[in-house]
Amino acid sequence: MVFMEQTMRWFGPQDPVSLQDIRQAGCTGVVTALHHIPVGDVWPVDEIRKRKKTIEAAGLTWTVIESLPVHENIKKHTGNCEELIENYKLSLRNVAAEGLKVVTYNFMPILDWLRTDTEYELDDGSKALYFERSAFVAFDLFLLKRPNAEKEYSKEEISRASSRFKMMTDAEKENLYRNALLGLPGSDEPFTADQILSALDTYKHIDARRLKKHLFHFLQQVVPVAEGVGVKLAIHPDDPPYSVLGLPRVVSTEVDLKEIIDAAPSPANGLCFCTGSLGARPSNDLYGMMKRLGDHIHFLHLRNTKRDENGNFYEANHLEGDANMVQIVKETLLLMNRRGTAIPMRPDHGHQMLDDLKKKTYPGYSAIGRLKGLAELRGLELGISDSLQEQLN
Ligand code: CS2
Ligand code: MN
Repeated sequence: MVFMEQTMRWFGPQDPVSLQDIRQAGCTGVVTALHHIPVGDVWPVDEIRKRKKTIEAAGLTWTVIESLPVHENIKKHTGNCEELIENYKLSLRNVAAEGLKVVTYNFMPILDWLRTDTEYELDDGSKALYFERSAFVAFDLFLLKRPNAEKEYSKEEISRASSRFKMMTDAEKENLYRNALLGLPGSDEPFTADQILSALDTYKHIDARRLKKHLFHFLQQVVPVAEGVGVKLAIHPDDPPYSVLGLPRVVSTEVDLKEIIDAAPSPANGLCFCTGSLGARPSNDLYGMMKRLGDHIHFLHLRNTKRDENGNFYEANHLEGDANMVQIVKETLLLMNRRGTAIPMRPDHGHQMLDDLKKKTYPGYSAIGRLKGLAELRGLELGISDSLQEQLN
């Protein structure tokens, strides 16, 4: 029986969660990136080797790169785009030379994931990440004051957002502002409103169709190189999986994923199947997507969200929420055993809880909540594997 390879994300030597913590959580693998290399630069072999050695010295394996980020000029297909694509190819060759096999990236313009509250208190006192639609619309209209933003929302949405805004204290407004401009995972530098507004302006003429073309161009260049050096690319879906702040997002649905795969057919052109990101869109049939696109899944982020009818969602316990984690883990086992390969998995985010409530960690990446998620997923997998045994023999 083939099992998932258990991993956790590590933000590097300055991460308050240590490699030993990750090992004690039961992981064999680590997911990390060279966050200190500026986006667009080539990852040098010696830096990759150094990081790999640090991880191996702790008794772990560097299983997945997350992320090898794609420069904005590639997403916009502008300026030194072709040179940046050549750099990306070289980074792929370099990581392959050091024995790395899976590379995650995303194609979300400017931002990565977006939430309105990173300390949403659940009724047991633990804290989760939360996306509240009205607060987000209020941020866009009344704090960021994005030009013409009101054209993208319905009258009802605008009126809900303005009542919500009127109810907020100054501290709440400040918090919302900070959370929405948080910056990229693993970064301590929030965006400023001016930075975001001028970055948004550079996407004025780029709609979803065009952004998709840019993604396909990128893939047609890099996928053959990845295939040649034995690296699997795994694109991370948009989070949340729809347009935000007027920006196009093109990695949100099953149709998107299928088109991405078809744009550069190769086993190296694959997916990071993030159930939390994809699951925030009610029409995404996670289980069906796994069945239909499973051969291209090279990395799994297992996480759950709980949505409501107003477009709000919070990150639920890993086995609760709207996604049926039992079905997902079962399908993963069938998939891996059919393919005869283990797929690396990490519990994507966890609640801030117990001792971690006193600590400062990267939002979503405190140790204990992820440990809990991982332990539950591991138990679930073992239980299901037992009942599948006969079917698979
Ligand atoms: C991650 C993503 O922190 C997270 O939620 O799942 O931000 C992911 O690392 C990137 O989008 C992948 O490029
Ligand atoms: Mn994810």
